[in-house]
Amino acid sequence: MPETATTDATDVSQPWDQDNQAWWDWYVSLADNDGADAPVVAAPPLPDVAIPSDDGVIAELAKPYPLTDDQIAFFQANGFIKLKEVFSPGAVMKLRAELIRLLKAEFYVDPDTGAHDRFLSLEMIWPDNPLLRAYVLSPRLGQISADLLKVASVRLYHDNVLAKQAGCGRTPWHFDDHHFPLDTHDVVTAWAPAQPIPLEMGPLAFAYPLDVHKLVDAVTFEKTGTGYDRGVAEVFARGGVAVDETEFEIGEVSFHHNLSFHTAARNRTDRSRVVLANTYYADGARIVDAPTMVSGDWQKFMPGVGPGDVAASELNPICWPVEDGA
Ligand SMILES: O=C(O)CCC(=O)C(=O)O
Repeated sequence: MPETATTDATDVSQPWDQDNQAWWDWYVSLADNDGADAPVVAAPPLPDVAIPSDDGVIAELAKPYPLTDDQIAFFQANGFIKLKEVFSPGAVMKLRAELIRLLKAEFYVDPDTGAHDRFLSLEMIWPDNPLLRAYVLSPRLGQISADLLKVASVRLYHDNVLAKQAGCGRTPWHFDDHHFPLDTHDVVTAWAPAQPIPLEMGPLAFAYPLDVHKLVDAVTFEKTGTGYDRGVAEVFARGGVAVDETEFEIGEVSFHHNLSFHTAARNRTDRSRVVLANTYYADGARIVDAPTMVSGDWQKFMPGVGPGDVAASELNPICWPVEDGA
C-alpha cells in the first residue's frame, strides 16, 4: 500500500474484530458493480461422473503433478498459472457435494437454491473433516506450490471455502500480500473450483505480468466504498495491462502469488460458484510485526503465534515434502 497520509478512511492498522464471514461481507462491499447488471443465465448442467471413494481421493491427491520448466517460468514471470487435470472430474464433484453440505449446515441455506447475492466463506474446515483434509493437505497441491515458488518446503496457511452465490457481484481488484501477515513473498494460493466455471460464472482473473502490482502502488486502499477497486481498474486500463479471464475446465486449478493482482466478475448464473482456496507458504516465514485488519481472522489460522514469531503452529503442517509417517 502506498506511503500517503493516513486518514480514518484509509487506516487499516487496527485488528479485525469480527468473524470471517463478516470480513468477506466487508471485502466484497469494496467492489464496483456499476454496469455489472447483465441478466442471470442458466448454468450448464453439472457433469454426471462416477464419484471416487475417500481412499480413492486420498490416493489421487497424493500423486505428484510434474511441472515443466516453462510452467514454472510462466508462474514466476506472471504470478499465476492455470493447470488442467489437477483433480479428476470425480474428485471435483465429490468436493462439491461435501462443500455444499458444509455450507448448508453453517448458513442454513442451500447455496444453490437459497438466498442469493452473497459471498459465503468457511475457513479451517480441515482439522475436523478427514475428507477435506485430503484436499487441503494434499501432497499434490503442496508439491505444485513448492515447485512454482521454487522452495524446498511449504506449510499450510489456511483453507478457504468460497461460495459466490448466483447473482453475487464482483470480487474487487486486490493482491493477497496484506491478507496473509507473513514476512515472505513465497506465498501461493491454490484456487480449486468445485465445478467447471464458465465465463458467466465469474472465474478468477489475473492481471499480468506479476510486477503490474507496482503500477498501483500509488492507489490508496480505502476501507469503505469502491474507490480502490475503481482506482486499480483505471490504472490497469490506462496502462493496457493484460488480464487473463478464461473459463475453468473441470479439474483445472489456478495458483496465484501473493503479489498477483486478481479479480472476479459477478456470478451471473443461477448456480453458486463454489471453490476451495488453500494458501501455502515457504517454511521458515515469520509473522510480520504489525498485521492489519486486512489480514482478517489470521490468529485463528496460527494459534499461539504472535507478531515476529516463526509461523509454524500445529495448524500449519508441512504439506510438501511429505514427512515420514505422514
Ligand atoms: O473467489 C474469489 O472471487 C476471490 C478469491 C481470492 O481473491 C483469493 O482466493 O485470493
